[in-house]
Amino acid sequence: MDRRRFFTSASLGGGLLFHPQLFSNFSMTSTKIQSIENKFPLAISTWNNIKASRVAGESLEQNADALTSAINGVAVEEANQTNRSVGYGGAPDRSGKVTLDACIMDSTGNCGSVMAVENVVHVAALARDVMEKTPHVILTGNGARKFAIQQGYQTVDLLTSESHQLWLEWLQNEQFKPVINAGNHDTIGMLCIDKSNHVAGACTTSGLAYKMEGRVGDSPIIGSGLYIDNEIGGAVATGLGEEVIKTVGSFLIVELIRQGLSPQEACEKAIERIVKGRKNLDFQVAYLAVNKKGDIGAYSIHKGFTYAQYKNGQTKEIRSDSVY
Ligand code: SD4
Repeated sequence: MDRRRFFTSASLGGGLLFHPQLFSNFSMTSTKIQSIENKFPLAISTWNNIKASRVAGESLEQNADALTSAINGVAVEEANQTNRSVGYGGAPDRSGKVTLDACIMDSTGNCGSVMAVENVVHVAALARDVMEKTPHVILTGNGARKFAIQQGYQTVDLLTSESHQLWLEWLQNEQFKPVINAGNHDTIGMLCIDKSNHVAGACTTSGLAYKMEGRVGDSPIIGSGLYIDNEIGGAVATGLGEEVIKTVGSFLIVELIRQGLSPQEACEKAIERIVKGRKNLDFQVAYLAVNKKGDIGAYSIHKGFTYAQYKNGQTKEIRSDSVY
């Protein structure tokens, strides 16, 4: 097991697209953050999504609640056309369609989810709208898209020319080999603890590149890709969604923390549940978790998983431990 850690600082940036209310509780004008030696607010996100964690952290510093801040943070990657696993520019399915999955969960235990949505960039914000403005928890496909249009979201072709080109190249061999860790820039799961010590989270993805049409992974499934219990903490998952779903990974981690494990121990147990007795481990799964005190855990099957942490005005990339 390797226990190396490394740190990278980065600065704020990145434009957000297409959702007028995204920053309703958050002013972008003041970026000066006072560094207070405190655990809260805290924002952590999967992979090296430094900008996203910084945006979430600054949102929290300006007194936005944990859910608003998590959604503001992940919106950075949803709009980032170079991230091939999230939002605009995400890799398409085998038929060439980009379909997005997302869910959010707040500190009161409410949640919302959208699955297989086309043409909408900010699907985590859309998942919040499902929670707040409909009697339902989940909307899928065309229904989710129509709801987004009703709510004033702009529609856009999510397939960029780069993603289109890569898909055309993929079609020449048509092999499905989920590659996770590609460029260390994957599905973003974000956990935030605000100044009132409330926990919330968001998870958003374009899913596995060249998935079957109609396939949905763990990311929009409450309990699998994300779970929050405001008395305990929260967890998010990234990696091969099929394996996360089978073990209801994020819920498992929060329940293990409830039973007294640290977030690190809980993430390790959840990974152990996947790898135990398995011969073929040519896939990646990684978890990130936090408890109410702000202790963080991260663990993956293979090395390469990192997370981005915002705390005390600083954003760092931190390498997770792994089984291999
Ligand atoms: C999925 N869990 O759709 C997502 C993919 C992912 O980093 O996390 N990629 O299975």
